[in-house]
Amino acid sequence: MASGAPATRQQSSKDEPYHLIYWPGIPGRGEHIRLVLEEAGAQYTDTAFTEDGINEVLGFVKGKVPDDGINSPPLAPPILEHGDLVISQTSNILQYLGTRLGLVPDADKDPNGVYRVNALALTALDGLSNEPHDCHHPVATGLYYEDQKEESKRKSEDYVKNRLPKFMSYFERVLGSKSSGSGPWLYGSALSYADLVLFQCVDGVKFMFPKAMAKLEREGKHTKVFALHKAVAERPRIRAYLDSPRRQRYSNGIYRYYEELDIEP
Ligand SMILES: N[C@@H](CCC(=O)N[C@@H](CS)C(=O)NCC(=O)O)C(=O)O
Repeated sequence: MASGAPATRQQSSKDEPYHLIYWPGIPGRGEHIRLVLEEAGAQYTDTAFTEDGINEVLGFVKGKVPDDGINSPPLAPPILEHGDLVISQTSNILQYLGTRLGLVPDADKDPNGVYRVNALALTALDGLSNEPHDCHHPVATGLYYEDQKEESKRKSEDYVKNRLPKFMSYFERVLGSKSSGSGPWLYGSALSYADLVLFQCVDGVKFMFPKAMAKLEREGKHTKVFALHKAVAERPRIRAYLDSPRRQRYSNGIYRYYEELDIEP
């Protein structure tokens, strides 16, 4: 262990409930974490629904917490607290949860499967979450959409014409590959957190660019991707979650609907 690092680091307890720290009022990147917890039937709390949740988020964002001598301060939510562990970065949290909650390949049979699943999740987040975000904030994250409308239109035109079909075709190819196996899932014939990520990404992009997604669906070249979206939505725990008040509406987060950006490619 490097000098200066804390001498003891306790393991987070298996029985400890999970606590998600994320901006109340938007599904955002927090939604990927919620879907994993919901699919697994895990016990969790969520600042979206706790009293004073926003101030808890702000405590982290302003760097006041955690100051515990163990955990590094996170830059931005989503943040997961589990026992004495505090971690950030969506895909990092997903890998942690996926491993604990049975949403990665069995490590005894396929020790490298977790990295393949993670690559799929990261690719979906790149092209179907981060890029859509940049469609309404192409110049600066800190500026209002209204201050970058012209650039947003240009970015969105390119996105629906070139980038969206590229990522959709990539996932169609993955789903048709031998590594996908049987069934609707991306890897190894079994549901993994990458499937939940792709579900949420497709769902969000459908909300943000309904014309472009309807065209892709009509063309019939991405049937496996749309089938995965449906298969995830039909899973009993996910269905119950989607129908519950815990599923927040898209609003001012990553996936936003602006009529002028709803371009038919
Ligand atoms: N790569 C990070 C991005 C985190 C991020 O950008 N979080 C947003 C909310 S979804 C935020 O609050 N950002 C504040 C900032 O970047 O200043 C992840 O995947 O978790």
